[in-house]
Order: sequence, then structure tokens, then C-alpha cells
Amino acid sequence: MNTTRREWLWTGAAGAAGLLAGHTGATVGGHPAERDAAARTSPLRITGLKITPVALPDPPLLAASGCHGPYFLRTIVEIETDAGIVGVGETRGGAERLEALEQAREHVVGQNAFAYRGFVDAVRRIDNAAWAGIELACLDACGQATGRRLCELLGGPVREQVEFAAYLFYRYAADHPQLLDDRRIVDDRGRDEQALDTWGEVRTPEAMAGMAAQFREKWGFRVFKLKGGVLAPDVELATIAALHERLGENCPLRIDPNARWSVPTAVRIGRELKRYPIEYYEDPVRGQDDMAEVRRRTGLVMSTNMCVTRFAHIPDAVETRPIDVVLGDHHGWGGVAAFQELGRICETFGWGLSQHSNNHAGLTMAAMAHVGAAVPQLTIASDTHYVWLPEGADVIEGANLPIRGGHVEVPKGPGLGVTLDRDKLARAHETYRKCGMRERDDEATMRRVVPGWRRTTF
Ligand code: GKR
Ligand code: MG
Repeated sequence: MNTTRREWLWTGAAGAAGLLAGHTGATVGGHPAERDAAARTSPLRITGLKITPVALPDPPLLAASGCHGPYFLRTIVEIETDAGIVGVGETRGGAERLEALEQAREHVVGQNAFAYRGFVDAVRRIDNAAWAGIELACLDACGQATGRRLCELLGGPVREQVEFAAYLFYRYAADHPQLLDDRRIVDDRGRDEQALDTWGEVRTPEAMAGMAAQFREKWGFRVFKLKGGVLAPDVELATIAALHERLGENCPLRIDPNARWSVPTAVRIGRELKRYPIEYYEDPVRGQDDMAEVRRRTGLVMSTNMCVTRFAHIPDAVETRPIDVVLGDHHGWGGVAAFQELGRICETFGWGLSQHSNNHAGLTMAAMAHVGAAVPQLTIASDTHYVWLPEGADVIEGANLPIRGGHVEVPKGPGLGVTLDRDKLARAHETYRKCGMRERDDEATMRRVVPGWRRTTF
């Protein structure tokens, strides 16, 4: 039987007050101050950890790694508690992550969700992303138990609207025949009206500018990020020019070739980019040394989600100076509380802070909004792949979370403020089971269209 939050707090209070009564002579449920104190110290004992791998539809987006799809993998984490409250979280997918979460179980079950700092190290030693999912589920449970929003548990909100950037990918049409002819597809997607989406093929500067204009119209984005490292660097430069021409002076642009460029290419293109309102130049090359050289020789503001991705990378970055902006990600950096610590560190070194994204569902979207609300230093529009998730494909109740005027409103309900939809979760897990995908493999998908394709450096 489920206990409501209030009933549970009362039960906890009465139980603890009973213990207190032994010492003080007070009767159970006696003085209100005693009851309050007891309620405050009642643990929220974790009685179970449920791990559900899911596969959600992913359109054929292109990146340095190849072509996305047909599904992306995520893991839904639930913690069950003695109060009958179930906290939910989402983290990265894949077989390795599932194994890490399984290993984490013994460190989590039996613990107090309110005191998660007590077991964070044990789980983070196994895997940061596994911890991120568990921490989120703990905070969601704590939020439900106290009626507080996740951002409030983290000391916020410092803002109620969190800005996101349009994430533009070159891509194939969702009903590309070779991509549809993929035995891993287990849903009813097909040609024309049955296609996963209707953006069509976008592989020229003009087509990209057209799609960007529609993104602005539909979601109101102000900032635009081009996923580069796909077409020839000069075509990507022409795409930036076309975006600027179409969007105008007031739309900052970013380009992220995911380290597929050599230093000479990155310096040459970087110098050309200076004619446009480039907010930052993201990971054109691999490694801190090469990033530092490109930064020095172009004078551009540089950002990364590739060469500074751990606290341990920071001392070298302070020395080498490869970047001006860190694109943090609570999955990779070890949770939302760790992200807050990253905020202080960025401030200390004069770095800007934004959020990196990979394909994700609505629990992560909500988490990113709460992080945005609880980290004062996060003043640069965050990335999100959420616009690529077809409507109705999410695992949360109701419609996909709305993006309006380029912002996501921080959910108002307790905890994460969104609810897991059990039917949608079951469907996404069934898809995972049937499709057979256990790791992201963009190269394999790309080879369906371009036989023998492999990542090279431009
Ligand atoms: O979704 O293909 C993609 C991106 O390239 C992603 O994997 C990156 O991690 O979005 C990310 C980035 O900013 O590098
Ligand atoms: Mg990046």
C-alpha cells in the first residue's frame, strides 16, 4: 500500500517521537517541536533499485561519429523507498552502464536517500553516469517526500526559465530507403506520412538555413549550434555564412566539428569564422594542446565537451589554456551536485559554463532545467537534443516538455516535477529488447548509406 508524503512524514515523526519519548518522558505525538524535529531526521530508506534500459527513436542525424539511429539508448533508474515513494532518474544507456548500475546496487539499497553524500563516492568510483541516474532518483524521492522541487533542494531557483540553443544537424531524410531497410527497426515508421519526422534531407548550407529558420519559428531559439565534422570544412563554413545571412546579427552561432579537423584546417576555418557572430568554437580539434594552439592562433572563444570532461582534467587546462567555456553534463561530471561544484570552479578560472547534451528523454530535460535553475554560473544557453525526439516518444506522462521562446520552464511539481508514464516506459523497454542495439554505433548506421564509411580527419 502506498503511503502519502504527509502520512509518511507523520509516521516517521510519530515513530521517532516514540523513541524520543523513552528519553524525555513525553507522550508519542507530543510536543509539536519534537514531532517536527523527528520528522526532519526521519530517513527515507531505499528499499529497491530498478534499472530499465530503453530505446527511443532517433532520426538519421549526422556527426563526426557517423549517422544516428535507428534508436538511442537511455537508462531509467528508479529507487523505491520505505515511504512508498518512488524516485525516478534518467542516465546514459548501453550495456556497460547497466553493468555499472548493477554493481552500484549493493551501495545504494538500505541507505537513506536524504543522506546520499554518504554513498556517492562508492558509486562514482564505479561510474559517474550511473551515479548521476541514482542521484537524480534520490533527489526526486526527497523532493516528493518534502514537497520541494529539485532546484529548491539544490538551493535554487536562481531563474525559472532556462535558455537552450537550437541544435542543428545535417541529416538524411527520416524515410531514406537504405535506412528504413534496417532490421533493427521494430516500430511502425515508414515512408511519407509514416516517417519519423518531416525535416527531409539537410545536407547543404541553404537547406540548413531553411531548417534553422523553422527552428526559430517553432521553438523561438536565439542561439544556434551547428554540428560540424560532417561535410567538407569549407561547406560547413558556407553553412555558417548562410545561417548568419538567414538569422541575422542578433543570433549567436556555434560550430562543433567534434575534433574531426586537423590544426591547420581548424586555424584556417577559424580565422574565416571571425567574420560572423561566433559565440564559441567548440572542439574543432582533439586534445588540450591542439585546442590551445587553435585558440592562440585564431583568438576565438573556445569551448569543449571533449578535452575537459572530468575534474581531473582541470589542472592541465588551467596550465594549457585550451578553452574559455566548459560544456558540463551532469551525467558525465558525476551528478547535479557535482555540476554545482563545477559552476564555482568555472567562476574561479573565468570560464563560462553551459550544458552539453546527448540524445535524451524528458526526465533528463527536466533535470537540465533544474540544473539551469540551481547553478548561477550557468548563463550560456544549453544544448539539447530534445527537439529531435518525436512527439509521443518520450517516457514521461503527457506531451513532450515544451520549449518556448528558446527557454524551458523549470517544472513546478515536487522533485523532478515530471512523472514517468508506465505504458510509455514499457513500450520503450520492449523496443530496447527487440531492436538488439546495446551500444551507440553511428558508423554502422552510416555504412548503410555510404558503404565502407569510417571517420577520417579533415
Ligand atoms: O549527438 O552526434 C551527437 C553529438 O555529436 C553528441 O554525441 C556530442 O556528444 O552533442 C555532443 C557534442 O556537443 O559534442
Ligand atoms: Mg560538443
